[in-house]
Amino acid sequence: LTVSNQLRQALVRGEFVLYYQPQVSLRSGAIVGVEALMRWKRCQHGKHDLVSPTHFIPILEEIGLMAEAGKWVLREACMQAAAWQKMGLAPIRLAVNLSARQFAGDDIVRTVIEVLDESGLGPEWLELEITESLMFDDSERIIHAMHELKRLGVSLSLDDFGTGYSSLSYLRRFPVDRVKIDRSFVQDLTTNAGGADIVRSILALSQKLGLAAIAEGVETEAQLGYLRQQGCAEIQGYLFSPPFPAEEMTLLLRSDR
Ligand code: G
Ligand code: G
Ligand code: MN
Ligand code: NA
Repeated sequence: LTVSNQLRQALVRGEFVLYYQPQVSLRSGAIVGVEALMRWKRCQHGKHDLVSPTHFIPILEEIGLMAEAGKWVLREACMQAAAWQKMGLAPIRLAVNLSARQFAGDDIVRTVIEVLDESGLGPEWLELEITESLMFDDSERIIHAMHELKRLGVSLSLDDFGTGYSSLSYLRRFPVDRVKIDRSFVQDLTTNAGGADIVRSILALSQKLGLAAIAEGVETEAQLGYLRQQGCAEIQGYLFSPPFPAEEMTLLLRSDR
């Protein structure tokens, strides 16, 4: 069986799963959000393994299945976030990654409306993560879709911030609410003087532009200390928690406050 055929089957058989990684406020120490991260629970020769999206998302895009898989991700994640609220847990933000192809398709706005409606999740709890690479081809159309999503009450964040081209001009042209400082800069924070300068600059810039910021890939106390000192509001990373399946995440949320 080719990988593309395995992936077609995976979608039908329900072999995709979502993991959730906490996003933590440095002021309160509380979990204020989770990012949904896709995994493929592949069954091969009677054994299960967990495949990273870096391996299968490009293939899903190539074979034209990413729109369908992406809709599944959005629905599954919104249902879960709504379920957490129904359990009485304090409401938190849900961040969902959108690939460039998904965003370029003309029904992303309709898909979001449908999924919010189906799940009953309030739009103010949904944040869509996009990357700069998405903005290349048809930026007018993409900006239009972004404004429509914002009109729904959904928020937008710019993932892997700082790794693309023209980051600064994008920040002015695109209606994003938050930047996610790429983990490569966080990793350089304490090992490389330039890394610290970049993070400080991104934080200063986001403050000037009135954008929220979150640092990704925080793994050490030293990185945390630096980010705190520089006024970074939120972090995500292995230091606080790796991504967990929904059931484990439920336990973590229950014990959080
Ligand atoms: O979780 P992990 O570090 O393995 O994710 C690897 C990459 O896959 C990251 O860039 C992440 O943004 C991306 N990714 C994870 N889940 C999704 C998803 O549901 N949709 C899209 N488009 N990208 C995802
Ligand atoms: O590109 P995006 O930011 O969506 O990717 C998130 C990915 O980063 C997830 O696949 C997640 O597994 C991974 N990740 C989360 N926290 C850490 C961390 O502290 N260190 C590293 N190296 N990766 C992380
Ligand atoms: Mn992301
Ligand atoms: Na990222």
